[in-house]
Amino acid sequence: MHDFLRDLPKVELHLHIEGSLEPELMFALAQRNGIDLPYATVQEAKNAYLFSNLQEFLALYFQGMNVLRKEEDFYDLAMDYFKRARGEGVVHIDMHFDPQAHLQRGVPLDVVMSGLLKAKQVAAETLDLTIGLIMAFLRDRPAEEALHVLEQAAPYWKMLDAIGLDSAEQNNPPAKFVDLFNRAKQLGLVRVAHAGEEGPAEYINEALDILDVQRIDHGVRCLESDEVVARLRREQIVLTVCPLSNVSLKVVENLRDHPLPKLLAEGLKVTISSDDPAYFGGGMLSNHMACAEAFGWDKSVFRQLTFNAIDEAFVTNDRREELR
Ligand code: ES4
Ligand code: ZN
Repeated sequence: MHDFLRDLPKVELHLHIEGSLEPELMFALAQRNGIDLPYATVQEAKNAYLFSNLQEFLALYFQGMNVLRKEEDFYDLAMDYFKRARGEGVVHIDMHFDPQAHLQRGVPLDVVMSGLLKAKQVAAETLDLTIGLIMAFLRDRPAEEALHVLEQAAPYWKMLDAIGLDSAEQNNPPAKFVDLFNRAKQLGLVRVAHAGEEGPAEYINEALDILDVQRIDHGVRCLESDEVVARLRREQIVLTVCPLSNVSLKVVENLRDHPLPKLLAEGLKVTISSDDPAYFGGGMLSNHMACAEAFGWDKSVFRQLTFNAIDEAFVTNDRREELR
């Protein structure tokens, strides 16, 4: 099963590039930029990656990305993950990035964009790996700030595949961002949002109704509402489920309790992604292997999940045909 899952050409729809920052690269970039880290060693950093909820993770996630200062840091960050992912059989990644988290630290948008766009280009040319770009907005920051950043990103609108909504979900309902998402729609940008990870099933409905998203990131708590499940099935909305993330952040106690089999049994359009692979115990291959072990799925299940992801990925039609 390991070799099958490694060789299966996989498509990852839910990946925060800042969450792919391995401690080894964090140390290298800290040294390059003359930044002090709160950890003495790589092992000490890894030992700190134990979380009881999303909020505890986010604190270390924002702290870790503090080493990203220059265009080449963003390039190195992305290439480091792209190479690793390609080695695990990943052929396309829809990648979230968090501009506000960098602007807040005084890192200009042009620095972030040029580093990531360069990496996207080199991935296509040298790795046969295609990349979709999702500009994500932090839902625990003011809605006005998000709108301002979207306007500031005007030179890059045509290079974006979608906008997204991430960070602390509880008490930051989708409706808070109605103006942002309306503006994105007006600009012809596709929209996605995290919903139903730590927040209630109702937030999934809200993201679909008020933000008009085409995809739900996580969405696992949909099972708390028969009505939401029925809708997701009827409209065949893709859920980008991140099994090891959900275990790490205690959305579920352990993988055997994960609702993935239930979501599939309900006829939902499920996909598997890694979310923040440097923090949650591994990338696409680890997530697939963990599911094989926990649920005893056979090859056909993994093929179906991959078809679902190919259907939804932000790729050209030619590329989609190539991936099928
Ligand atoms: C995230 Cl796991 C998760 N949830 C919400 N926002 C995020 N940003 C990075 N990882
Ligand atoms: Zn996420």
